[in-house]
Amino acid sequence: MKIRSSVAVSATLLAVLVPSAHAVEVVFDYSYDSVGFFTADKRAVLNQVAQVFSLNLTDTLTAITSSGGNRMDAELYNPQDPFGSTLKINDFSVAEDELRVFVGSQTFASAQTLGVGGPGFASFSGSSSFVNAAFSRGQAGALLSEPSDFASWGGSITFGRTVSWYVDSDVRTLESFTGQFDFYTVAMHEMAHVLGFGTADSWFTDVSGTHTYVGAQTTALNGGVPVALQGTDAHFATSVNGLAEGVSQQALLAPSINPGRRKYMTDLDWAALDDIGWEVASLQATVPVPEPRTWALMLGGIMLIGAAARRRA
Ligand SMILES: [Ca+2]
Ligand SMILES: [Ca+2]
Ligand SMILES: [Zn+2]
Repeated sequence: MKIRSSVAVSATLLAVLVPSAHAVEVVFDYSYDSVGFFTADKRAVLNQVAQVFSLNLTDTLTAITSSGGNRMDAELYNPQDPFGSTLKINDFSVAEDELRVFVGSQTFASAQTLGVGGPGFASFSGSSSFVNAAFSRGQAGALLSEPSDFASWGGSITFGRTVSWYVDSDVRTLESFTGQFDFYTVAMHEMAHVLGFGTADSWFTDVSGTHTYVGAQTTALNGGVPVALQGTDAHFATSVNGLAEGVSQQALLAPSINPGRRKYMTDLDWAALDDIGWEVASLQATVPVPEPRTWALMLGGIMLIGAAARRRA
């Protein structure tokens, strides 16, 4: 009993101690989860996913505040039915640097589908300065006729409801999970789509006519050779390998994943986000790395709990 309660309290501390020095903040929103798919263990994995992107993307994103005549009506694929009609949220606002990602689940028509994800879109009204800022989140390249940058208010992700998921409490350690699909891998993959991989206008700026990706950073990392894309141009081809912490691995943004397999963002996956317009701090980010400050506070919290438990005993 004691162990269980300390774990619960330290998990709460972790959630409170969100690093503040980093620009982008990925916020998962569970308000469409009417079936309780996102249990505490799944949310813990998504917190780790949010941390990887929030630590590694250092863009400053303009707040969008719907007020008076300046309005943004957010539109998104329904997190509970992404192939059905889209949803609209009138007078939507997001804070500076916030990317709001609505998550849901569905029993997909194809049992082979694990997840679906993409950026949100919107309709805007008001002053031209509001509309431009809200559309681009202050990323000037997003307003060019051939866009070189991208940022939405966020987006949506749907996970297969009946998939046999492996849900890892600590993604910094890798266990064996034969026959299950790794929730972390799929969530990371879908987040890259939310961030524009295979979906943003600035992605398609760098797609050439022959299913190749010619983004400058990605091509440079690939020995100066454009990178092969899968037929629909939304993924790298299955033959594309990058480096994840120095280890060769199939790109995370390949179109599929085998059961029992964890994949990380490789340098090529991060380079593509860079070419889409994101400020990428490291091409080698794979799992969340807590700051020394965060660890110190956590230890303080755990010691506090230990003292309280002793007193009770
Ligand atoms: Ca683990
Ligand atoms: Ca940017
Ligand atoms: Zn995909």
